[in-house]
Amino acid sequence: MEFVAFDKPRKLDDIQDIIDQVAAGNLKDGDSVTVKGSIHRMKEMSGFAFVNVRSPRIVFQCIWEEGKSQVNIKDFGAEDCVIIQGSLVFDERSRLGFDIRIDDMKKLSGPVEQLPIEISNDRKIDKLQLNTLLDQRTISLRNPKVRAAMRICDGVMRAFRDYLASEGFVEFVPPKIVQAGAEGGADLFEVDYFGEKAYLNQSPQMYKQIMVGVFNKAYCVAPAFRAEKHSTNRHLNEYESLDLEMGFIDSFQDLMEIECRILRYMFNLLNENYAPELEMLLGRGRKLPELTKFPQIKFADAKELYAQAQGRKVTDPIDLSPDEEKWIGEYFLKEHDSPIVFITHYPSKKRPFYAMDDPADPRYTLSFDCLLYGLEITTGGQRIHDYHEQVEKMRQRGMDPAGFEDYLAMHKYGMPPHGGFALGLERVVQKLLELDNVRRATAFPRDRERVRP
Ligand code: AMO
Repeated sequence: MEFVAFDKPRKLDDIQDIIDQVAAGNLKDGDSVTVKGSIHRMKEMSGFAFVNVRSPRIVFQCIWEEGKSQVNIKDFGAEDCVIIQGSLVFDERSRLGFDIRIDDMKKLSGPVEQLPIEISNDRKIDKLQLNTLLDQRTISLRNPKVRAAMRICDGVMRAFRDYLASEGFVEFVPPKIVQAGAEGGADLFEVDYFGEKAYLNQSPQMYKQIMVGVFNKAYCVAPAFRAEKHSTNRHLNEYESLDLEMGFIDSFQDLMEIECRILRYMFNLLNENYAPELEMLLGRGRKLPELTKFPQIKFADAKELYAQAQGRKVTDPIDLSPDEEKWIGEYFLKEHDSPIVFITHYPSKKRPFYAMDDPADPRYTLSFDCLLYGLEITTGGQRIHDYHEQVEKMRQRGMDPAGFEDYLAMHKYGMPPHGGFALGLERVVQKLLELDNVRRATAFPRDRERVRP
C-alpha cells in the first residue's frame, strides 16, 4: 500500500508565482524559470520570434531566438499547450518588467484543426456577431477580454458568499427539481420525473424561507429557470440567483441595509482583487465607484417623478417599464451620484402571494427592487409569516391553500418575521461591465434559441 504524498512543496510554474518571486527580489535577471501555458499568439521574424503565452490570468511574452533556443519555432502554433524552460530577461519596456527567453519548450498537446475564430485578436473578437461568439464558446471563452467577464462573475459570487459568512449566514443547497412553481405564473419548464410532472425551479423562494426556520440567516447561490418566451438583452432562461433570507427582522429596511453592505463589500473586493479584469473591460485606470450612500424612493413617487419629467400623467400605475427604470437610474446617477437606487413599496397586485402588504396602505407591499445603472438587479421584501394571514392572502388571490401544503407547513409551525431578496448574477455583471447584452455575462447562456454548448 502507498500513501498520497500531498505535502510536496509547490512547483513554481505559473507566471503569477514568477511575478511574485521577482517582486520579492527572489528571482533576478538571467535566472532560470519553468512556466506552463497555452501559446496565445506568435510573431515570427527572421531568427527571432515573440511567443505570447496565456496563463489563467495573464498573457506574457517569451522570446525565441535561433541558435539560443533548443527548439524549432516552426513546430509550434497557437493553442499549443507548452512547458517552457527559459531565463528571465529584465526589460523595462515589457509589461511585466521582464520577458522569458525560451531555452527549451515542450509541447504537451495542441489543436488538430485550424481554429474557427482567432482567439488572440481582440478587435476581431469584438466584431464577431454575438451568436458566433456564443456558438464558439469553448474557445471564445479563452479570449482574455471574454474570460475577464467570467472572472468578474467569480468575484461577485465570492463577495456575496464571503460577506454573508462574515455576518453569520449559512449557505444551503436548494433543489433544482420541484413539484410546483415558486413565484406563480406559467413560466415553468416541465420535467418528466419518473412519469410524474415536475418542474425546474423558478426561484429557491420557498426553500430559503424554510431555512430561516432552521438557521435564521440563510443563503444560496443556485440556478433559476424561467421559461419566459421573450428575447431581450436582459433576460436569460437560466440565470444564477444569489438569494438570502433572514428572520427576526424589525422591518424590511433591514433587508435593504444588508444589501447595501453586500454591494459596498462587492465593489471594494472587485476593485482590490479584480482590477486587471475591470480595466480590460472598462478601460485603462477605470474602477467601480465607491459606494457611500444608497438612495431609496417609493414606487408611487418614482412613477410621479418620471411622469413629471416627461410632462405627462402617470401611466400603468402598477408597474415600471424598462424605460422608466432606465430613466430613474439616470436621474439618481445625475442628481445623487449614485449608480444604485432602491424602489420600495411595490403595488400588492404586482407582487407574489408571499409578499407582506404595508399595514399603513395595503395597496402596496413592504418590498423593493434595487436598480443598478437603471436595470433591476434585485427583488426582495418582507414575507407574510403568520399562517392565517398567508392563507387569507392566497384565498383573496383565488389560490387554493390545499395545493400549498408544503409552503404553508413552515407558517403552520411558527415562523419569525422575515424577508430576503435575490440578486441576479448576470445582470449585476452586465451592468458593472457595461455590457450590451446579459448573455455576455455568462459562460454558457441559455435562451429560447440556445441550449448549446
Ligand atoms: P425576481 O423574479 O424578481 O424575484 O428575480 C430576482 C432577480 O433575478 C434576476 N432575474 C433574471 N435575470 C436574468 N434573466 C431572467 N429571466 C431573470 N429573472 C429574474 C433579476 C431579478 O431582480 N423570489 C424573488 C426574490 C425574493 O423576493 O427574494 C424572485 O425570484 O436580477
